Amino acid sequence: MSSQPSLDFAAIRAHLATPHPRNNIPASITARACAGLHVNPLHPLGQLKARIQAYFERTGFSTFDRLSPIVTVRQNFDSLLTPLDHVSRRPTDTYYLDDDRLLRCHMTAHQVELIAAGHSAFLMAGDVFRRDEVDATHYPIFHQVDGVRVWDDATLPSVVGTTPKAREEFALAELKETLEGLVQHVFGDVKMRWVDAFFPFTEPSLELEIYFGNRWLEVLGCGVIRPRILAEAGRGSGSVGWAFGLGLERLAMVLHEIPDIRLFWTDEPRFTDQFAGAAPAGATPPVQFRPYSKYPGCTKDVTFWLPPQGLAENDLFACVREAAGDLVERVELIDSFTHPKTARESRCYRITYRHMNRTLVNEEVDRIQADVRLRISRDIGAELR
Ligand code: FA5
Ligand code: MG
Repeated sequence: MSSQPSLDFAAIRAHLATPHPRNNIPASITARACAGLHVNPLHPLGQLKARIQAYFERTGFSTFDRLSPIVTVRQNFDSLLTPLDHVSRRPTDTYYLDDDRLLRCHMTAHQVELIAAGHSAFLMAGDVFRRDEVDATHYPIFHQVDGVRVWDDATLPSVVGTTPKAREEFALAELKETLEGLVQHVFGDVKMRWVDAFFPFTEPSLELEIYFGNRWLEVLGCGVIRPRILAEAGRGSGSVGWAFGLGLERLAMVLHEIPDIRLFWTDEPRFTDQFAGAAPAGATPPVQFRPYSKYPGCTKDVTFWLPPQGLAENDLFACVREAAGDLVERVELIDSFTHPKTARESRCYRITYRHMNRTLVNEEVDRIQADVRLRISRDIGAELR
């Protein structure tokens, strides 16, 4: 049930591909934007999102899951009080279309406009985009579900005092109770703990970690919405609210023991068939993913002198992703040294290639590695060794 307008994929993709000096969106991202994994009931991300939605909708939340991923600098950063010099604003970290528009790097980008439109209890789900490292838990597109709850004088329980402190404490307690209930709803009995955190748009801010597979894992960030944000969204001075944001892939990997984030993008039936039969709002207990055989990987090293202006590692990772697509599993720095006379820095990165569904052939890896080297020298200006 949805009154949301559906997304115009063709128009969005055309916008993403429009040339502009600041456009740093590669074809691989344009091709996968708006893939809709989180609204597909046969996909583990769609199933997990439905499970989260079911938990919140019984207390009257509505869901926005078809918001365009193209947002303004104001939506993604300014409206959320992100400092002007914050790293996340840089083109090394974020995909820009032009001076003013970018691919959202978190679902929080839609928070202020939806509060301003009068919504007080809602979820926002969708794909988010970040230039980032390359390994089993990082992918340049992933999915988030954000939630927001706002009260004002008319909706706050009367036992909560009128002081800002009392209202903040009420919101914080309600937030923790709600999210502990969510984790219980998704995972059943699991150990969890709250950790202090920082976000420009919430105060106090917290992260929730759960104990799973012998370690503590961060699953979401949250906090009490800063009063200035509510004021700018047109809410009265007595209002108070909370917000959270969680990563669907990270939760799904834990829930189903899915070992590699690339699997969410495969159409290999040995992956998809394991989830296609699950109940609409997620099976109880969750599907236990049975990994199919891991095909042999292959590593190649690349060594180069850094260009005079230095290197943003995300630019290197982008070169590898563009040349290798989903055949790259991991890129790691294995060695670096500075030449004693010239003071130039040399780095060696190890690239692990592996196909999820078959064995790689030598010649195809050699071809990709040659393309990686070409891009490093052409796009980064590094001198290959
Ligand atoms: C945020 O994105 C904040 N917008 C969350 C938030 C919302 C805080 C509202 C307060 C109020 P962060 O960058 O930590 O925060 O990401 C939130 C979650 O997304 C993480 O807990 C994690 O589950 C997931 N996540 C973050 N980066 C990645 C990544 N590269 N790959 C997969 N999941 C990720
Ligand atoms: Mg974090």
